[in-house]
Amino acid sequence: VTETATLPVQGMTCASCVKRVEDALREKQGVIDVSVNLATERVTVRYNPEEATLPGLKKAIIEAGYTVPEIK
Ligand code: 9UX
Repeated sequence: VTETATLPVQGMTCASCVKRVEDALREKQGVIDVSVNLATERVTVRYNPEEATLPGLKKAIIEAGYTVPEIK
């Protein structure tokens, strides 16, 4: 089973930012695929929900130095 989540991420302005966010997420256990869209400031993550959680993914992005706005 995999889940796909698309998260808004603020603060990415260049290709290095994109790579930082991608690397931070790919390090997480259970993350299968990451794709960052710089233009829309969104990150799509495919993951195994038994190994990774949405709060854990958000935390990884925040620890990499970026902002995840609260999703209402
Ligand atoms: Mo360069 Mo992207 O400092 O933050 S890595 S703009």
